[in-house]
Amino acid sequence: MKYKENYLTGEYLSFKKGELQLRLESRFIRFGKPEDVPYGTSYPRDLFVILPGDTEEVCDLTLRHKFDRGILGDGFKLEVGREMVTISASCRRGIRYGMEAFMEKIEWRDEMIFVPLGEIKHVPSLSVRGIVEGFYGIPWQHEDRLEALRFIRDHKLNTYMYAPKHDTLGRMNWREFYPKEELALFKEYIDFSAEWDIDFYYMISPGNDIDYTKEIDLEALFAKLKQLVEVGVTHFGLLLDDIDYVLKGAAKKRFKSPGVAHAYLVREVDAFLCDTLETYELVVCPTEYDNGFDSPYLEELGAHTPSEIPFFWTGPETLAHAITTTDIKQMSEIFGHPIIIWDNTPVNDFEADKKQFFLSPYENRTLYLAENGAVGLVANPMPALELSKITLHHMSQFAWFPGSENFDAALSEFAGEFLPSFRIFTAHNLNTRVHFGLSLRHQTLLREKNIHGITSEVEKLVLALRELKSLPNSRFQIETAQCLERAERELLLAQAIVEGDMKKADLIALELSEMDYQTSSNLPYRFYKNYSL
Ligand code: LTM
Repeated sequence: MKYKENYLTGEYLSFKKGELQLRLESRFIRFGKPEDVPYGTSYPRDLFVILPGDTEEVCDLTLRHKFDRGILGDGFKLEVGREMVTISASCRRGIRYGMEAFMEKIEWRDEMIFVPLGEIKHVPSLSVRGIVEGFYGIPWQHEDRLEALRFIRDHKLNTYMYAPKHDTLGRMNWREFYPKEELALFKEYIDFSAEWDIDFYYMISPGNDIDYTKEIDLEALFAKLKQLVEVGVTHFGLLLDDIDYVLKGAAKKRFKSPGVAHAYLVREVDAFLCDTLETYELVVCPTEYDNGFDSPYLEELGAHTPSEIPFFWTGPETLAHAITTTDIKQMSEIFGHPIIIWDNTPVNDFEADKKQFFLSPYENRTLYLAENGAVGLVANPMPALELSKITLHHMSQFAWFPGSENFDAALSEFAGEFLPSFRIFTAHNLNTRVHFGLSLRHQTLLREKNIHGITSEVEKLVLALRELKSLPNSRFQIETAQCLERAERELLLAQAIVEGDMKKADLIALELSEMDYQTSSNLPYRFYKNYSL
């Protein structure tokens, strides 16, 4: 049961900045120390001082952390009174979110800080919220992954899933062990995740060539998982997506159908994890992960696996334009398992999408996922992590409390004072899978065959991209290195069309079609293709 209630009285306590002293009273962890108080990194640390419970100093307020088993998931209750700030939760993450909510509400001006009185209660909608690095193509580098983990920490997400399709040791050569240098990188992710209460999932995809009847293959699978267990992984995924699941030979003889064979594998992996770890999580991606209908495979897989194991579902298409209430309700009944939505947005790894960036809001998903059997939502990003943050940020707000998202907040956080230019840039890079790919304004310009309007639109894009060259974000600069050049050429094409110089237009259009990056608006080119030939 999700809720998000804010009841502030409007009255503030005021203190001199840095002089507010809070005495920690931990009823959450015995002997809890001020340095263990978890709160995000997005807030200044010098607003107040937290002192230990046995301090002899006179404190302004008591900061009480309290365990409340009745608060579900990562939820929290924050109560700010004249003498006591109480944060109640049933897990450490909840305490941190409560602290963050407290920080978020404090205001400061000049040398003063103002602490609002009142009460805030949140329980997030979905208990699993995060990113699945599951795209085809060059996997993220180590630094990218650390950056993704920081992003998760800072946006009330709690899950990172390691599933790059082109990590050969996770998929094609799944039997081989990771070399120790790579294991050391995993260890770094695990340590960071442990520090910030992020659930780090390692996903393995043995389905291309595993022989379900061979003990030796199962042993190889367990040995591989054990390698990850040894560096601290406790959350796993068994991915059976994008494989040929037709059984052959001994497997066909023994299991008869892929649903039964896959269920057997799931049970074996589950039993292995249960024997190996005190606590663990397992999530499964069926081969039929994007159905909008029932099938013998799903019936068998669902029926022969422990019903508490969550299954991934991408929505009724691999790149779902929409996930409606009816869709989720129906598939939840069919699966008979909790669902984690593997949302293939903003991923752009389809051949037709690779040249584009998808910078759209997170949209077209029912607000009632949780009410209809979903327990989680993880989004599959683009290889361009920095640009993926736009949709991911918006998605993180949705996963916390659907319907309360604010796209401007995502854009402003990213672009700061460059917001107006950034808004222009995003309007030319809409997600063509979830969205039509053209804003109403752009559709109208094309429909009206308004080449002058199109020219001025691309002029604005060029100016915006010139300004964005000063955005102090090196990842953004690297990822968008080709965007300005593209826009400038689009502008040249528009101008050539206006001048009626079709020879020049032909040449530029050819150059545009050969570029590695393409705006999804692509206005002058669309105009040229449709109206000038
Ligand atoms: O969606 C799933 C479960 N699997 C793959 C992803 O790895 C891939 O990134 C997306 C988009 O191409 N499609 C898939 O089928």
